[in-house]
Parts: sequence; C-alpha cells; structure tokens
Amino acid sequence: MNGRLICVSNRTGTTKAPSGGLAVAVSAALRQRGGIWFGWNGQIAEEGASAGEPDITHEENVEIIAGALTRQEYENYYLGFSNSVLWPVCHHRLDHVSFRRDYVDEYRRVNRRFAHQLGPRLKEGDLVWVHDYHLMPLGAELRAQRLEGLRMGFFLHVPFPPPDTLMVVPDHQWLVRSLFSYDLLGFQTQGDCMNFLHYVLEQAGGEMVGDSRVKAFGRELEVRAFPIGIDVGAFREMTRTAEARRTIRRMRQRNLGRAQIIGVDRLDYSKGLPERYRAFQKLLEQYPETQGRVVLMQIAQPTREAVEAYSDLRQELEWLSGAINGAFGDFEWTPIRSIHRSVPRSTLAALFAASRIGLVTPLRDGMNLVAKEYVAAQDPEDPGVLILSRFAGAAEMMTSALLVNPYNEEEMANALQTALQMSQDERVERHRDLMRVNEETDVAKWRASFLAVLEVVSQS
Ligand code: ADQ
Repeated sequence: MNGRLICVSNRTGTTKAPSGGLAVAVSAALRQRGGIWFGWNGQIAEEGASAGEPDITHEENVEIIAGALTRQEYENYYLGFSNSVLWPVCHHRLDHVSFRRDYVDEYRRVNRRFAHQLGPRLKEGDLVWVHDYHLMPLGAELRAQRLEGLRMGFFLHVPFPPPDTLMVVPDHQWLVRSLFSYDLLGFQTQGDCMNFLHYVLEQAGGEMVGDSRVKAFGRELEVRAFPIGIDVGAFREMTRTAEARRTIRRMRQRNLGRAQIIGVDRLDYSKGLPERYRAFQKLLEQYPETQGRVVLMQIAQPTREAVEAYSDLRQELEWLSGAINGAFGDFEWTPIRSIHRSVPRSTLAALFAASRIGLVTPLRDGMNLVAKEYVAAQDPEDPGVLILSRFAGAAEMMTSALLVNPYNEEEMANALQTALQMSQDERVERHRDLMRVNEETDVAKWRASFLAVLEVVSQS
C-alpha cells in the first residue's frame, strides 16, 4: 500500500483532539497512514537566540516535529511576508499590503530552514502534502536537496488572486515558479484554478498539456479544485447531546423569542465585519418592525494582533457596535452582542442551532467553513437560513444560500429581511440542497480525493 504521509503546515497541532479547520483536516489522514506533521509550534525563541532543533513527539503512528521561530523570523516571515503581503494580496486588500525586502528574504530563509530540517527525515515513496501560503517555496527547497521518489502536493487554503492582483507582489514570478516544484496543486474553487492558469499562460509563457495539466518553467503539474468541507457527522452530533440541547434551550429563552442572527469569524479584515454591522443597522432602519425582535450575536476571536490593521479593526468594531446599541437599544434589548474570544466548539454548535440566520459575509474567503458548520447544525425540519457572501469560495457550490454582495449593505439588509420572513417550506428545501453540498465536500472526502490524485499523478 501507499507510503507515509508527510504534512507540513504553518502551525502543528495534536492528532488527538484537533480543534477545527486545518487540524481536523490533516490529523485523520495522518492517523490513517502514519507519518510526520511538521511545522511551527507557535513559540518565539528568546530575543537573539536561534530557533534551535525542533521537538519531536510521538502520537501512535504520527511523529509531530515542531520548532520555534526566532523573533526576526516571526516578524519578517510570519507577520511580514505571510500576513502583510500574501494574506492581503490573496484577499484583494491591497490597502493593507506593506512590502519590505527583509520580509521576502526571511520568507525564503525560513522555508529553506524547514526544508533542511525535514529533508533528511524523508524516505522514498513518501507523499508530501504542504499547506497554505506560508509555505509556497517549501517544495522547491526540498527538490533542491535531490531527494528521490517523493510525490509532493500543495493545497492553498486562501483564494488565488487574479494575475494583475498577484503582480502587486514584487516576487510574483519567483513564487509561481516555485509552485512548479510540486506534482499537484489544489485550490478551493474552480475560480482559483482559473486565476492560477491565467497567470501561468499569460505571464509565464505556459501551455496547457491536458484538461487540468499545465506546463511552464520546464515542468508539468496537475491543477485541480478540491473544495474543503467539515466533518459533517461530528458537527451534527455536537448539536444533539443532552448538554447541547440544554444550551440551545437556554439560549432561546434568553432571547425571549427574538430571532438570533449569528456571525462567527476570526477578527480579520477579510471577513467584512464593519460592513455586516452596518447592514444590520440598515435592517433596523429600513424595517423598523424588526426593532426589538432581532439580535445579532457576533463571535470574533482576535488573531494577529501584532499587525496594526487587526488592532484597528477591533477598535472600529467596538466603536460601531457601541454606536448602534446606543442609537437603537433600550432597557430590555441590546441589538448587537459581540464576544471577542474563542468559544468551545460544542458551544458554537449550539449557538448555530439556536440561530434563525447564519450571516457569513466575508469580502473574500478561500472557502469559509463557518457557512458549512451553520448548515450542519440546523434541524432539517425547521432550519434557519444561511446568508452567504458571493466572494466566499463556499458560494461556488452553496448556491441555495441567500447569496449577497458583502460590499452592498442595503442588499444585505434586504436579505436579512427576506430570511426573517422565509416560509418553512422554502427553508427546508434550501437546507436540503445545502446539506447535499456539505455531504459532497465532507472533509474525509476532501483529503481522500487530494491524496488519491497525488498518488497517481504523473511526474514530469
Ligand atoms: P479561516 O480564515 O480561519 O480559514 P474558516 O474557514 O471560517 O476561516 O474557519 C474558521 C474555523 O475556526 C471554523 O471552524 C470556525 O468555527 C472556527 N472559529 C472561528 N471563530 C471562532 C471562535 N471565536 N471560537 C471558536 N472557533 C472559531 C482558512 C481560510 C478559509 C478556509 C479554511 C480551511 O481563510 O477560507 O475555509 O482555511 O481551508
């Protein structure tokens, strides 16, 4: 049977009780095949110290190899090139790009260091699966070590931007060339595949050599969409425990019959949070009968607070919700309730189940798993309504959601009103379609299909 699986991602975790997102996605695959999970442990070495050798822990058949970053690596590779250049470019937020030569130099150096630490541990027949924008050149750095018999795939969790947006990055050609060291490139959507292929054909003199194969820089590779999903069964189960039922009942009682609208996001400028608050304000203005009858519950966990744009956003949101609550609220009703921290997954599942509307309105998003979690948590006989941004990758398949333009606050307010008034029959029908998408993109199928292609893809 197949070789070991080597997963490389910016952050490692544990395979035992992974908490959401990428960790859930890779840990089951690792447990199935056995292998290595390599990445950053989230620690920063003391000022002036080197990163040192990574620690190795064993969890059954999986070796977790995780080391620290130096302060300089953290600032220039992680906060710098990854999160102040690639992240905003991939999410069309060119106003947040800040480029410095040190950033890209460090990005290269860290990828090379990781490759030097990982390379000697690899064996012929291993499948190497690299995740996300922090690690685009890792494959090229591994190939430079002339390791034999490796198949390497890369999956991008964030959107791949159109060519003229990518070209804002001074090193765009180097980045794309380094992707050509992989045998398989996976994107979230067909739209991302098209953006990548446009770049390769228009800017790098590439040519198609099959429906999903492209040649450039003297190498061929396979390019496909693998839309990621959630562990649907596990998420649904979380809403059915006795504890969850009690929580759901308590939440409903506390809302006194008001319709709860739920938003759950990392506190990130790609998620369209100020626009969402203003759309909610428009709902209250344009449809005054909703005043006192709806509550927007926003859970927004702060991330990357060392990047200025993120701390500014938090202040803006606190100011906005204060202003809206001050203008519309009364002694018995607080229109917006926001919680700026992480919430246990079981509580999230109950929150989704207790909410009439899931409001998922990123300005741009690779996929967006919250949309899928909200759908999975609904009661199929009396489900809530998903309002989803057209610019989330999820919208490519979840066409039975109420799709909205997240820049258009009036359209979002109208969608909220439509959702509040939607008949049970229509809700049931839309939910059935959305659950079908959830099942088709279940995370187990996602990782199995990526690995199945990686295993057979021809190597140029
Ligand atoms: P993210 O940008 O993090 O992921 P998303 O897909 O929504 O976005 O995943 C977030 C996960 O974290 C969800 O499982 C959500 O429930 C959880 N979460 C969010 N806020 C939370 C909170 N306050 N407390 C607890 N849990 C919280 C990136 C890309 C996405 C892509 C995923 C997976 O940006 O587009 O869908 O990777 O590929």
